[in-house]
Amino acid sequence: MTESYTIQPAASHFIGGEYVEDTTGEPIDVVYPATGKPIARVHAATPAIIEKALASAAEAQAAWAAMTGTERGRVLRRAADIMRERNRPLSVLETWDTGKPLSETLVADATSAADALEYFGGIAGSLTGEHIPLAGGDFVYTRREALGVCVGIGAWNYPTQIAAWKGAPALACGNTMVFKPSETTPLCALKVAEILHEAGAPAGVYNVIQGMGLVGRSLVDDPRVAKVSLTGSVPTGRKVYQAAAAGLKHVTMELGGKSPMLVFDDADLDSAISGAVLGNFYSSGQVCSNGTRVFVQRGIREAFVERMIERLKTGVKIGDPQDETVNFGPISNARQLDIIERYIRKGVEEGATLAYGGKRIGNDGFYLEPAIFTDVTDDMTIAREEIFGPVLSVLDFDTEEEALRRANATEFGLAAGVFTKDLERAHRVAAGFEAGTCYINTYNLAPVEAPFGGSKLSGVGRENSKAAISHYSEIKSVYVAMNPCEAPF
Ligand code: TXE
Repeated sequence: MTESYTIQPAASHFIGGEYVEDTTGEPIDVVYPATGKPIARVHAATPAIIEKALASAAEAQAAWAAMTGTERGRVLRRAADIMRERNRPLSVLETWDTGKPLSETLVADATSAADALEYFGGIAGSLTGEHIPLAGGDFVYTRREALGVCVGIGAWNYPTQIAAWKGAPALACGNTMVFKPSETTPLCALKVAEILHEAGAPAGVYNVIQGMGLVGRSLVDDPRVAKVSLTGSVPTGRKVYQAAAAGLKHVTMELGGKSPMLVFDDADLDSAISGAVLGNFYSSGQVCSNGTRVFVQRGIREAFVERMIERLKTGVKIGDPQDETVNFGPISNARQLDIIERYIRKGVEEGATLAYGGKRIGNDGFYLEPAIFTDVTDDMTIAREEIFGPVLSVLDFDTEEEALRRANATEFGLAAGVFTKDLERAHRVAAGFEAGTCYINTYNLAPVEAPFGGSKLSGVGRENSKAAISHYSEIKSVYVAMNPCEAPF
């Protein structure tokens, strides 16, 4: 039983079932967000490493697809069991990688990755085609086939989860994968690869290489790659989608958002406050689906703001993320901290009221107080742009029609939430949201059984649930004639 992992990985990359190093690649320092100090170093993939990973994945794919779904599923389920056994060392590593509190990573990261491996391992054996009878005894049967070599590209907020949310459905369908984590959180995906190999995945089925956008771009451009799944910002999504289009490749885009959360007068106030905490301050606010535009009906606006501030004052414990009593960690990297602080200054400049928090804490590490803005209007920058940090904006509204219109007045469409006791209104508003993932009287749940993803600029395709299968496989129709073939001449 692995009690703990060393932070410094055995090597930068995991290719063909083993750790591989190439120190001629650009060095990438892994900086611990709680101290701002480097704790490990990896090297960006060189062209030789990129080639080795793609060749390994291409080489392994046919035999992996030739296994039965049940055999592939067995490997994924075994990997899920190993991840659960090693949840603590995997969670500690996730905290080193991202700065997220251990109290959070113990329940939200490796567990979510294991759920995906278990879920897709369970359905792998059922990914079959169908029999379609035609006139005269002819028939069609369909075959659900793998796409080939898939590329996964990750963001820095959930490195373990993203590596598994992309790898599990890809492998279940008989594809192989080359996964590139974000350059700011390179450690965790290597463990996913290591555990999949330990669980019986043949060499080359799941590979991890490091690097910046350029390495990602090289993977997307390679003619051996059939599909790209990206988790990242909208600007990056546009670039990756465009590059994939050159080869008409399948894409899944899990991008950014500026999601609304509507709180009606009749809502259970403490429940709505909890929803707003989950949708703005979990993972220090670095969650794409966050409900950062909190529309509060005028009748309870004062009570909501007062109770929200009270909840942060009494409930938040900021500190060393390795301390399990801490529930609010640093921002994941210096660049993101700077971006968030610029948005907070912009909010004040444009006339919003900084009702709580928003100040840096100390100079060691990237700590920032959670922030609440009130008197926010729809035209303000902090109400229109994704901040990707712990900044909640309260906007006032009067009627349901007005709230829904304003909620949808964005080019994003990732998630949306509504708090009300009125059942008809809840479902009416959920139906009216222009978003891929909606919540009624809760927020930011992401069970593997349910599709997750965005509409409009927030993404293409869905991760998790049976919906993911159609993004990692394609259907071949085979027409079978049971009668002589006839033609008009
Ligand atoms: O994204 P970036 P970050 C979004 C979140 C925020 C962003 C933060 O909303 O906008 O991700 O993560 C690689 N070709 N989501 O800063 O910078 C890059 O190396 C190929 C949404 O990491 O866009 C990194 O690995 N690859 C999400 C990855 O793209 C390229 C949940 C993302 O980088 C590339 C979490 C290129 N040209 C965060 N340029 C959701 N919707 O689920 C960069 N990369």
